[in-house]
Order: sequence, then C-alpha cells, then structure tokens
Amino acid sequence: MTKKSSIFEKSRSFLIVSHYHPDGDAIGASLALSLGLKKLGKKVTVYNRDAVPFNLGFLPAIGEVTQTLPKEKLDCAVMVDCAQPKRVSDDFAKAVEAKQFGTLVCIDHHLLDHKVGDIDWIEPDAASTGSVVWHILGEMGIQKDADIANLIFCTLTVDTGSFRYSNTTDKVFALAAELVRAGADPWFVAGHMEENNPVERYRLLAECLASLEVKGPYASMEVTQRMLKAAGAAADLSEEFAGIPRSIAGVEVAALFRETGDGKIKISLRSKDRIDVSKIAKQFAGGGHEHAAGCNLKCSLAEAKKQIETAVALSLRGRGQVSG
Ligand SMILES: [Mn+2]
Repeated sequence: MTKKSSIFEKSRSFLIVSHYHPDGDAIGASLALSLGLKKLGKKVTVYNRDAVPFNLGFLPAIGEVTQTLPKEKLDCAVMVDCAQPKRVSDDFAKAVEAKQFGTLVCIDHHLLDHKVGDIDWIEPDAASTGSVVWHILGEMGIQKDADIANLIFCTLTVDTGSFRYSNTTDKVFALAAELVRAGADPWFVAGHMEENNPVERYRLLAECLASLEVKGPYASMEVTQRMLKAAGAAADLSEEFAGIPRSIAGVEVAALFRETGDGKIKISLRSKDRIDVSKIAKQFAGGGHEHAAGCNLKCSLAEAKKQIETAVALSLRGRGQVSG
C-alpha cells in the first residue's frame, strides 16, 4: 500500500495556505510543514490572506508567510486547519477552480462532512492541526528540529488554551513531552505569546472593561472605533478579550462586539458548558465551535447588541437558565 504521504514526496513545488484571520494553529502548522518539506529540497510558499497576529511574530521562519498568492502553476496546494478554499481567500478559491495546482491536500483536525481535497488528511482526535503535521513529518521520516518542535508546541498551546480545554488529553501531554525532547521550549513560546503585550492592548482593555455589562448568565463588552483611537491600538489587539466576560462567576454566555469601521459589527461569542454558541452564530450566518464562535452583522452597535441578546436569551431559556 502506498503511504498517504507519498504525495508530498512526489511533488516538487508547494503552496501552503490556511484560513484568513489566522491563529497560532494555522500559522504554526503551515510553517512546520514548510520547514519539513524544505528539508527534502522542496520549493515551498506559505500564504495567508491576512497579516500574522502580533503575538506570533517570534515564530521560527515567520518571515516566510506572504500575503501574495503565487500566480504560477504548482504541483501541490495544501490547506491547513481549514476545509474550504473560500475560507483561505477568494483568490485561492479561484485558483483552485482554475486548476492552478496539480493536487489539493487538506490537513485538519475537524471532522469533514464531505471530501475537500484530492487527499484529505484528517485526524479528528488531534488537539491541533500542528499535531497532524507532526505525524505527517514523522511518517515521511523528516528530521524534526527545535524550530519545528517550537512551531508545533505553539499550535498545541493555542488550541488547548494553554493545556486547559477539555481536548487536553493524555495524548496531548505525551506529544508535548515529545516536542520538548525534540527541542521545544515552553517558556520561549509562552513568553513571546503571553508576556509580550504592547501597552496599547491594556489601554484598550481599560476602555473595553468600562463597557462591561452583566445580565445574569449573559455578559458582554464592546470595542468601538472611539476606544481604538483613544488607546492608540490596532483592532487585532482585542482578539482575546471575549474570554474575559466569560470568566465571570455565574456567566454562561459572553459576547464581544467590535466596530470594524466599515459599518459592520464583528461579534465573538464564548460559552462555558451549557450553551453551544456555534448554533447562535449560525443564525447570523456565522460559525465556529461549541464554546467559541463568531458572526458579523451589518447594522449599528446598539442593533447588533439587541439581536444577539435576544438570541442568547432564547438559547438560555431553552436550557432553563432564565425564568420568565
Ligand atoms: Mn486548529
């Protein structure tokens, strides 16, 4: 039987892509795969539509990520942490349609309900896409160094919420140990990701916390264009704020409302145990996971808050959280 990884051995030129608004799993998994393939002498381009988040700038080989999609024909395109070409970018989806790539591969840790690429390499039990990449590099017998180990460690840190979420199994700790043995440095990763905040992030947080509203099991905060200006902060500095209202005792569902500056409101939803916020996000053409999801609304901030609060209240009522 031919190995599934033989496609990587056969192809010479690669494009590695991941979902827009990339996170540490998307970028870490992309770069680890790129470094691995380069050890085999492959030609690799790593593309993301959007800029790399500020707290990932320290990652090995981060300078390789380009926001320009190559125009030439390539042997193989690999979608990482993403199962829809459109979630990479419209340009990438068009390039797939136009058969710019000999083979399309999808590497992910979310169960697929349909075939995506010519080859789908899915491990639904893996905590991060980076973990899947680690297995692939292992199957190919690629020498895994400290840079690759740090990249994979980053993906694991991000997708397990620093080894706290319910996906933090014994397998995750076993892999973490293997990565540390291979040269990963947990403090190098955590120190850069969590102990390296621009002061503007906290100025913005101070503004944002002043908007905190708690109504029983539902809490919300907002980030307005005015707040961004007052704090001198870029919008991506508020990326993790949605977890704060959720962390309040008694809160089951939290929402962060962000004015995007082009007439839209970006909503991040978080929940603890009882509510599946991806179902709420779907009502507004968004999506995500059970405990972390999001959507966009084209309306005023006040209108967005009203609509989400209503949907959340209905969902809570369905779960017996609210009386009356
Ligand atoms: Mn992931």
